[in-house]
Amino acid sequence: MTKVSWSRLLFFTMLIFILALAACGNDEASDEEVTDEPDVTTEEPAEEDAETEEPADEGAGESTDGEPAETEPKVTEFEPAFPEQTRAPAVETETELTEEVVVDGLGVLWGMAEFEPNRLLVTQRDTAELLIVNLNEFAVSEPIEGTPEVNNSGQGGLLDVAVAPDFDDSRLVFLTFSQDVEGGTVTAVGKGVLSEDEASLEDFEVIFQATPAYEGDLHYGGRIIFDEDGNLFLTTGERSDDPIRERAQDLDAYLGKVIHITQDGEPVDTNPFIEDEDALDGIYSYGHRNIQGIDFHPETGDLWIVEFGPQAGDELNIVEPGNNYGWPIVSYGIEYTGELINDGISEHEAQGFIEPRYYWDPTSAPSGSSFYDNDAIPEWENNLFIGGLVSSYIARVVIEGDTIVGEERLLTDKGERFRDILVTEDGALIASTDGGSIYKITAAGE
Ligand SMILES: [Ca+2]
Repeated sequence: MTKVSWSRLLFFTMLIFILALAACGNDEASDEEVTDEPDVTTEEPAEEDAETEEPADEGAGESTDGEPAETEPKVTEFEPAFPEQTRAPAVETETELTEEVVVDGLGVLWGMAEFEPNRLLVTQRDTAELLIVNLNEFAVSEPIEGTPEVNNSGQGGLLDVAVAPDFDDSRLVFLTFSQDVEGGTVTAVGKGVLSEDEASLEDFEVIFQATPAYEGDLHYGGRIIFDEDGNLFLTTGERSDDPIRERAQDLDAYLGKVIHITQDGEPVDTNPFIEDEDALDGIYSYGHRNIQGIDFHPETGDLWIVEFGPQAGDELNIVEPGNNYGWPIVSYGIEYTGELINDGISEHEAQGFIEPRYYWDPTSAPSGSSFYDNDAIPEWENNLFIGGLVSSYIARVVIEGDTIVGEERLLTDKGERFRDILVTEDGALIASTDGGSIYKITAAGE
């Protein structure tokens, strides 16, 4: 053989190899999307599969010329209600960033709260451990005693953590978790006092249960956040299965809702259905599927939630009191079996529901979220950061008013399922993962 034909042979051999790799990666990715959502406890396959997606994700981040951040084909036939509702143009952070792994190997780190500067309370979902992570010393504490019994099967376990706005005085810590009760399990909220030596949570008591109970281990929702009056917003899920999921539309069930309660678990007296005798007083909004992220926009004060969709159709919504967000009557996604949901109606507004401000197709499997309310990285101010599970990236979403104008995907090369996001007082972006790591992202040189 001549030199030329050797190089041609080499070229075609490599081409076949690359094509085979690409085909393999696609298969695994779609398997993952089918299998992941009903049971996110299958960590290892998901992480392995996520690594095969690296090349595509890296390519996506470099385009800033109006091309969307999403480069994969859609899985549905649906059209958005308005052009900015999906596939926002790719944007790219110009600030040089430093990424550090603060801790690793800790299991599914579901929730985080900064209770002192650079010190986080962190929940471990499956072991139900509450830990203290020191972001400066890269250290983790022994588990804090006094945390509640949880049901940790499926997507259940110890979920979110938040500290009271007056924590410095009250030392009150709020936890959400899946709780065994008569008739099944519920999403529960409880509170306890962190002891001065930080070794235990004292006088822990359950203040709220998102009834009715259901025999299942999926879609607990479980995010909590305080509003400026010191009351709590709690998100729930609709428990996934058909027909229980239809309870998302019912005002006599706390499933598939945003719930607004006091620190004692009582309905806030300005809630929209207080006067409605047939409705539960704690309900703030309804028609949700499985809300995994919640935060207030730092400038507008709008309450943005991240809603885990079916196959595709993950949503960003602005929550307003009394509104109905349409699940499971309308969706921009389809069943994981490929079947249409309710004959395939995607338009929300035309059916009398609230349109999502944004949705992902294919699925992004969005989890915990946080606005960047700091000037340490000025170009990130008021952007929303969302952890991605199946997608194994952190989405950075640029918002103007109530419109999404750009999207970037960060940490695409880690092969991690990003579970929760937090912005510290110092302006570090913190991300926890199902692999048990905590990443700290800062401007280089800080
Ligand atoms: Ca919806």
